[in-house]
Amino acid sequence: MDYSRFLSVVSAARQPNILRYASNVIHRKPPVIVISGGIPDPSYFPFKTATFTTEDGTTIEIGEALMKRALQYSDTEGIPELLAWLKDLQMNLHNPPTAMYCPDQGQMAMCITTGSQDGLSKVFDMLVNHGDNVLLEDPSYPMAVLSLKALGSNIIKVPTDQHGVIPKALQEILSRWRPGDAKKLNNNLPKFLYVIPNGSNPSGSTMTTDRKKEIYQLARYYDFLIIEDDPYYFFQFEKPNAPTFLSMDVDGRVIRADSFSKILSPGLRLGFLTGPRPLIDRIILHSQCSTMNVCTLAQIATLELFHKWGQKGFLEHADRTMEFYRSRRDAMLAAADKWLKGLAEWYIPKAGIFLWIKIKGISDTHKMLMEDTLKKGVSLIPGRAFDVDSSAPSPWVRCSYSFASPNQMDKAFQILAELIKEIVEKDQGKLTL
Ligand code: 09M
Repeated sequence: MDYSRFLSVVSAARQPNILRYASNVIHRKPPVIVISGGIPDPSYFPFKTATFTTEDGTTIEIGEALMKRALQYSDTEGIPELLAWLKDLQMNLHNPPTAMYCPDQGQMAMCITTGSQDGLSKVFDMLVNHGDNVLLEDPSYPMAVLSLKALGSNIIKVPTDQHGVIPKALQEILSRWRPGDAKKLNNNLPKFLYVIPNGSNPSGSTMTTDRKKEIYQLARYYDFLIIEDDPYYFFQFEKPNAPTFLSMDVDGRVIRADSFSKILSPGLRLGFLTGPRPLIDRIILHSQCSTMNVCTLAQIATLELFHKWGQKGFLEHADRTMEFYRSRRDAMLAAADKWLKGLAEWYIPKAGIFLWIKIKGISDTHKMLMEDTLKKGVSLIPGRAFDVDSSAPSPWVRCSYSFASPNQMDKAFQILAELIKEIVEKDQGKLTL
């Protein structure tokens, strides 16, 4: 693949930062005398040791030597042992065809990011010039929409249903172009499709394997990249987990964003990108000039946890967590059935943490949710927040079953139902006047 046409002007201009080399040499074996880097002496770091206790009472000790490392600058792409652990995980879960390729062929590479959001915003920055066309699921995650708007891209909305992007609709959009256009100047072919394949945010949709295959073929035919943002991968309620775009990526055109926020905890701010070497290298150059490295303490603590767990233990933890969210989903569905039947429509999410509800008889949920339900003590997000045009009326509501207890969900939907009835009755009253 020739990646040059995908790079933004900003990304193409990024140069390596020689100072990062100085912090990368401090752990070299045999050791070298480092008088090259602006690196602090760890003997004056205030924290000396730490002990973390896990849910089963096991303790993870960070002794003095490891603590010095945990509090020091570290490699921009992530500490090597954690990267190696994550690479094993990706190989086991996705077995990407690109793992066997040469670097310039788009060989699979990885870097750790400060949550997946940091990775995604750097991916967008790497790819988007003002005026570039990009493809986005409609509705989509507001952070993606806002970042892409701020970069001046022209967002083309791709229709979705409960199974994610509709390939026929995508094909229709793409039929404006011809295969081979990518090689022509000013073709303005969309550079990428951004998708949340499992338990999409906000719609809770999960893409079927057949659709993924069709979409990957379209990406090959027209030559665009696929950004697979998959923070809810481990929360698939139907087993086995579906094959990912990364697992189908014979060309090196998929950039996958993973997140530990939902499966470990968001405060650790740990995510990771997997994609073709030439593109991951541009992200690392960006990080050299921004975050420099992802919090070393968070990486060391997580690595120690992974060493205790092993990959098997991690996957068991992921399954236990998934089961918890499945029961929360079922509790929310029960509350919806009890209170919202006849007032709203929804489908059963097969993954993730979101239930996407369409209210009947209300053309825009914005005022109701931002003022009325909030006054009654319930917080919900109106559908417009997930539209490229955030002022467009939307009858949708995003509900999350990740945080509230089943009793709270029941109460929330009772309040929502009462408000819907009030508003609809008032509107009908106005019509009959
Ligand atoms: N709401 C997310 N989504 C969210 C949300 C959030 C505070 C976060 C998709 O933690 P990271 O950086 O790994 O996750 C970012 C991310 C990326 N992609 C599809 C996501 O859903 C996190 C945080 C308050 C509200 C929040 O509502 O949806």
